[in-house]
Amino acid sequence: MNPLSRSELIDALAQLVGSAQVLTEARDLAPYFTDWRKQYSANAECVVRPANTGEVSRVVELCANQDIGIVPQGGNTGLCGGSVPTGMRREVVVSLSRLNRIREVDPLNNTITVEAGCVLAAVQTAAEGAMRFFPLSLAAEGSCQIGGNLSTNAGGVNVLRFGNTREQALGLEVVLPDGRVWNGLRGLRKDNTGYDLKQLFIGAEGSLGIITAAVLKLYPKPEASATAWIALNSPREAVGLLASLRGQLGDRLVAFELVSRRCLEAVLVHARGSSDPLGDVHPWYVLAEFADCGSADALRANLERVLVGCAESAALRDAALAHSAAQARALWRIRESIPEAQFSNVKHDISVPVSRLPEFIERSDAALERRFPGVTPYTFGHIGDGNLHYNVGMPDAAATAALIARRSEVNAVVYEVVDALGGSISAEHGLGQLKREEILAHKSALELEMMRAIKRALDPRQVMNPGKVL
Ligand code: FAD
Ligand code: 2HG
Ligand code: ZN
Repeated sequence: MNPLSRSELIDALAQLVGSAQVLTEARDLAPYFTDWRKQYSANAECVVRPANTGEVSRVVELCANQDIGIVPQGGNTGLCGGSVPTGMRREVVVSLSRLNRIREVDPLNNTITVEAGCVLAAVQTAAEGAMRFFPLSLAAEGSCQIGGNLSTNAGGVNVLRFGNTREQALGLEVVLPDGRVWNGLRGLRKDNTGYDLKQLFIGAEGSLGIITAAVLKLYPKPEASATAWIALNSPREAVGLLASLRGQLGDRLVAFELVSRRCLEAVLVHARGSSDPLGDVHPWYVLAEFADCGSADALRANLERVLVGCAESAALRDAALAHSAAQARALWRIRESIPEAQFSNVKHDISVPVSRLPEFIERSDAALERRFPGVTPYTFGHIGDGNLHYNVGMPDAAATAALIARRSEVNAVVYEVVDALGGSISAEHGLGQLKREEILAHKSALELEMMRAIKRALDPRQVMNPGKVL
């Protein structure tokens, strides 16, 4: 087939999805070509906004036949440059935003079938409408899409109790890199009929196909919740407290997030109306969420009793329990504001076994201080899952910019500790462009060979999200 010129390609795409859904003007394209952190920006031929699976299929088939790279984009909140073009070859951005229908809610099967472009918050709301609960929750939930969540296997704050996005998916519908549609929309909790193909596409960051719909698990809606902001001396005590709370409250403990004093201070400066939940200054905090059936008062009383019991052994310095939904929201707002409050740093999204987290922080802090005196790590995140956001800056903007220019040296220091503790360099955000090269040093040759074999088998023309992951 002769290669189409840009205007021929735009015409051909317009025939498939309608000309209003092929964006070509610079001002329309800009938001699709730059990532959330404004670290990656490149041009592509155009942005296409198909309305349904059939249109996605035809767009993919056309691009594949033209050897044009296909960049799937959801809410564009990804943090590793996976959702924007690379500029390395001809590319088209395929926005999934218009595939935003809730196809079915089945309360008896406890499932919801949604299109990939449904915003996460809309899925949560639809679940609530059926008196059910969809547990995936992250600060970007007002704009990230379920297709993006599946493609990054997003984590968020409720993984401790409910698992990652992968655990929520029962079935997928996927447009393969040649345009064929795989209908794997099964709502089964048990199905041992060979390879579990959906798992290949979950966490693949759009490198193996475009997810167009999914069947997701729903859960009973908790009747009562309680939120606690707890001050501690160190992450070591936070890990001890986690074990005590889980021992005594089991699955009632839903979220357990670490926040360093430096992160809290950044939020107090950045987020208008936020305030320190406790009167005194403390070095570390945990934000914990609990859920149960029964009354909120009973849950809070139980929690108070348990916290008093833990106070001595976990060296609790102080704690504040939310007494209203508004107070709980204010505590969560502090946690959710951290990404924007410390926007420009060398980001790390690591995991190690929970038991080794304190050692990770102690060793990384010390190694960085030796190498970059005065360094200021912003340490926070999903300590209950062994996943920390360990974002490294300097005390002022100029010095931070100089540090960012030496990002690979900073990474080397941090990742040496991650490797020594048996960890991962990306617990949540994925590889995208940011860690595409770095990962080569952290996976075995055999792992990389198997990953490349899967990519070759599903995408022999290498058109899906080129320059990402591998
Ligand atoms: P995008 O950014 O659009 O895309 C992400 C990747 O998925 C890209 O590689 C893209 O090509 C691919 N993709 C998107 N849609 C599809 C599709 N339908 N089919 C195939 N591939 C597709 N992440 C966490 O894991 N936990 C957090 O707690 C968390 N908190 C965040 C807080 C903030 C304030 C922000 C800005 C981000 C946060 N993130 C977090 C990162 C981000 O929100 C998640 O990675 C999210 O899952 C991305 O969804 P999205 O729709 O924005 O995807
Ligand atoms: C979170 O948990 C996100 O808030 C973003 O994963 C982390 O900004 C970050 O580094
Ligand atoms: Zn996170």
